[in-house]
Amino acid sequence: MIAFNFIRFSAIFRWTLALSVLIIPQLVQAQWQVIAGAESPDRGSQALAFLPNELWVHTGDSIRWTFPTHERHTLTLLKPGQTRPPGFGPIFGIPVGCPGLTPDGSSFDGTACVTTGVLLLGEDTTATESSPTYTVNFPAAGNFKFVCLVHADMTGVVHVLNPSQTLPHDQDFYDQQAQDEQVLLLADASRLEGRGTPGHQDRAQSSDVATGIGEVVTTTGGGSQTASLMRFLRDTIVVQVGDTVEWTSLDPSINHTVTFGVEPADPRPRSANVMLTSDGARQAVIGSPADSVNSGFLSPAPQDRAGLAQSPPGVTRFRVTFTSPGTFNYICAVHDQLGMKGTVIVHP
Ligand SMILES: [Cu+2]
Repeated sequence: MIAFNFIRFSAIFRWTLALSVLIIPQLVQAQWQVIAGAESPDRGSQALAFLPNELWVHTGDSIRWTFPTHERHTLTLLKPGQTRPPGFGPIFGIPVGCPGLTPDGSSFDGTACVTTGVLLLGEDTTATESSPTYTVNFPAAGNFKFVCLVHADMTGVVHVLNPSQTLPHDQDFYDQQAQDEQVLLLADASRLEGRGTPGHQDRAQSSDVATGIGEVVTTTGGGSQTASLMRFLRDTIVVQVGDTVEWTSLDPSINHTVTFGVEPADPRPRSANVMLTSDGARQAVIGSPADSVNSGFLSPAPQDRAGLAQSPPGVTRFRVTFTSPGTFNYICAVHDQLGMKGTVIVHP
């Protein structure tokens, strides 16, 4: 009786063992971690980047994206060939999605798009424990691009392999890579400040204000990452009545505004008191600190690519002539939550 039971038990055990060898590789579905964006403590330097932005996973695995910055991002997987939608729809700040938003935990196999809404830290939140997260499962093999709909040059690629194939890297590798890239991008962003204020000593008479500066970093395979300094590089400028101040955006990828007075609900269009100039810039006259003037988006020309219609030149310059003395505070209506603010002091 005892021997019989033992034989039965060991047979069952062997079968269970054999079955688990077949089943366990399907059950061990890894969850990978990617960070969407990084920032300096003062929020001025932004890494607009997926960290890392190229990874290899198995079918059935999932990736969890974490959003630890005060700058807005999305994680979006468009269908191959799908036209990239704009970040925001008719109402500024409200994403149209791809179209629509998909819930946390969605699956992506290339047949239907998946996207978060706009994810960021709350205004007064600094604890990274409160960072929003979003997880996507990848049930099918393939090579898929992922993008941020808010930042054109923030892209990545995931290679989804069959479980029989060996993955080249583990999470520790990606964590180290993410850390290295974050350090480099944030250092790039703060270093760019020097390029935005060339010869600032001998240009004390100058009334030019660099409006953000950045660079797109191309990482082969994964696509693009962007380092941006979200600052007016001379945040206080002193001029005289009758002078004209010129703001110039030096960021190749990011939209900024120069906004005096009441912040409009939609900062994208210029306010009615802003005129176009013959050289493709915009201009306005301000006669009182109570005036409200919005430049509208100062935007670089989009990146060029074969197969697309010729894009218009960017609008990167905004000029304001001050006709009365006073202190005139202004913001970038897109990045004021990052501290992008400035002051013009006009002396009689
Ligand atoms: Cu801005």
